[in-house]
This record gives sequence, structure tokens and C-alpha cells, in this order.
Amino acid sequence: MEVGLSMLHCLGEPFPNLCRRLEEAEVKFVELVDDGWHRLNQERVEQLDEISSSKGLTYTVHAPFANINIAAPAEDLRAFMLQRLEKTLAFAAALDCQLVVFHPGWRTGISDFYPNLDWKININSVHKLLEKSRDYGVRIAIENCPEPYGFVVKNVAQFSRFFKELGEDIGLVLDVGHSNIGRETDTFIKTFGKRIAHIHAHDNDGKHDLHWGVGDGTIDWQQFVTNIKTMGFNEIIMIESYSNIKKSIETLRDAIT
Ligand SMILES: [Mn+2]
Repeated sequence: MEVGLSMLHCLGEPFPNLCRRLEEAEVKFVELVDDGWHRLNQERVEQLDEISSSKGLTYTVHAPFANINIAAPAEDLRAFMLQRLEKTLAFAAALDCQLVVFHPGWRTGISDFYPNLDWKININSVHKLLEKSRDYGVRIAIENCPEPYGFVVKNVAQFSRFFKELGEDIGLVLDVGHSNIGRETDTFIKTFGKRIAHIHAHDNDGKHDLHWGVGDGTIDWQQFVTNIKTMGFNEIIMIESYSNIKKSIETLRDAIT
């Protein structure tokens, strides 16, 4: 088990700042966010590749999520969004990424007129993404997103149904901050066990998705680490806090040793 750092906390800073932060990073595993000011392109991929070679970094990539809805009912728009995600897969392959994280689709203003349609489209899109990910030789995994947002798949019951109906092997990104809001962290671990391919770590008050520093909220991190160790988790815990980054790294490193 290793502690990594998502660069989401500095998404409000221009790309050169991201590069400087990577040069100074105190972790070996880094999650890049292919969105906003850190959106990837060929030139940036080359730059990031140089940094990872000289610093010995290993990247994962968070797929874009602003305005991306893989369950979008309009076929042309959805095709465009899937093409955009395919670009992320290509960049991730070029960066020798271990994993690409993406979000489930979400309900729209017309969902009530077409019961179950978002659900079906979401599954279809995941099949397509899995096929593409195999073409690029990149692993993908889907994240549990929090209440009160309109994601099609959020809680343990929905993910159980989703994995069953998908019928293909795909990893789960367990976002502990998100599962803390529904008080479902333990159930996620017990239910999905080895399917958990990656973890996002940040804290909150148990009610809102605040992305606080690790140890600043209501999550019992020592208990959490014990639970995932018991389950045999041996992948990356990626810190996805917006603040107290240094302390979050220390707290999590202490917890896993
Ligand atoms: Mn997350």
C-alpha cells in the first residue's frame, strides 16, 4: 500500500505551477486531473513524462468530469463526450499510467420521462470505455460519487446492481470521503473487497463533500486502514484533499505503517 497525491488541490493554478509542484512532490504516486487548467495535450504529456522520468513518479489520471456525462441521453453529445474520454485514455497510455479514474453518468432534466434509460446508457458507455481501454492498454476504474448529486450509481446497492448487470470486470475507486457521507465505507469494503482498485482519501463532516485534509473530519483513518488491510488492499491511497496536504500525507503514512 502506498500513499499518493492527487493534484486536484492545485487545479486553480496554471499548468506551469502544477509542473513545479510535481518537481517538489514528496510522494512517488501522483494523480493528474485531465480537466480545467490542467487539461492534457501532447506537449504537456511530453513535459509530464520528463518530470516523471527524472523524479521517478508514477502517474494515474483522473478523467475530465466537468460537463462530462456518460449517461447523456442525446446520442451525438454522448458520442462527443466518449471521444473526449478516449483522448484521456490515449494520454494516459503515453504517460505509462497505472489507472484512469472516471465518474458514472448522471440524471438529467428529462430523466423522469424515460425511467431506467440513464441506467442503461451508463452501462453501455462503460462497456465502450472498457473496450477502448483495452485498445490503449490502460486500466480504468469507476468512482463512487456522493449525495446529493444526481449520479446514476452512488451507493452500495446501486454498485452491486451495476457490476452484476455490466457483467465485465472493472475496478472500483473507493472514495472514502464520498462513502463517509452515506456512512457506507465499511459496507463498500465488505461488499466489494478485491474489486477496489484504487482509493481516494479526503475527510469531511459526514454530511457534505468538503474534501478536507485527512484527519480533519469524522473519518477514523486508523480503523479504515485496518479494514482495507484485512481485505488485502495493496494499491494506492490517493489523497484528494483540497487543503492541509502536507499533514494529510503524514497522517496517512503514519496510519499505514
Ligand atoms: Mn474522488
